[in-house]
Amino acid sequence: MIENINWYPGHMKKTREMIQQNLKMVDLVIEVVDARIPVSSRNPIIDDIVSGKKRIIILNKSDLSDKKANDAWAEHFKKDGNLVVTMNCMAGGGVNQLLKVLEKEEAKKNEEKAVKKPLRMMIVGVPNVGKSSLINRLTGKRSAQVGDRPGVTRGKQWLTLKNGMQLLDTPGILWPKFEDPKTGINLAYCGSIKDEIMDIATLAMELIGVLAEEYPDLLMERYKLDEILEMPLDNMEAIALKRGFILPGKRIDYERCAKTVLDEFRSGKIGNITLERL
Ligand SMILES: Nc1nc2c(ncn2[C@@H]2O[C@H](COP(=O)(O)OP(=O)(O)O)[C@@H](O)[C@H]2O)c(=O)[nH]1
Ligand SMILES: [Mg+2]
Repeated sequence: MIENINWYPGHMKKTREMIQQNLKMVDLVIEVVDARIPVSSRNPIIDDIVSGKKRIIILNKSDLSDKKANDAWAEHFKKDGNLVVTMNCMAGGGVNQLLKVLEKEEAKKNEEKAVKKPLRMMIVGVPNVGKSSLINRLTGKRSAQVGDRPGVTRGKQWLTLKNGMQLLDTPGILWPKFEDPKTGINLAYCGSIKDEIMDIATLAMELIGVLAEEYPDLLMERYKLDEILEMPLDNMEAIALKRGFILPGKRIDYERCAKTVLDEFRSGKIGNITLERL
């Protein structure tokens, strides 16, 4: 579900302070990003906010993204010193791999300690990347809740995983990069911005333009196109004709075509696609 948050400077400042407060209580931060748009689905000042903590970047929704691009992005983020795990939090893909990484981190934390302590962590990310899905994957639906602990702000809850590790129950919800118009469009393609605020015919036409450029074979295959035409609008009309999206008076039903293409992109029916490449 899409969280509708009106971000204004005061709200950003509060969020940032809250996350920084929570950071003091955790060993590591799990940052969730959408593998289809690994730039647009990240907060612009995340490095600044999380600085000094070990971070695991989750390339989520990998069931929808391009496998080769996942690997390239994973390498890229590792270069910055992050751990990276590719996941599909909807179906549970990558959970075991993540748990293994977490266990290693826990072992490191407890090295040469007389008393072993559980790893403590929090999840952060912009809306709709799959933070809640990840929490549910890690804890199971009926996760045990640990009550307040000394030194923990009242009201904060720790979820205990099966392996004893502790996860803050509320993720840090960050804002996306508003300044870059490409970010908004990429988030809209992926369904992270309400369609009502966009002209969906234009949005879909632009997406068709990107796909015609980057994934022509997938686009042709899905919509049985004979060729890729130069203008995105021409490709959109070809798709509408193939699918029979015609209104009375033989007019093209752009709206229906747009909804269909956006739906089919978002659900992965067109194929595994990454919109932002290195
Ligand atoms: N296809 C796919 N969908 C996912 C995945 N993870 C989450 N979703 C979907 O993405 C939407 C947002 O997920 P949610 O966990 O609420 O994101 P949050 O806003 O970051 O908490 C929901 O419709 C989820 O079902 C994934 O790995 N693959
Ligand atoms: Mg959520």
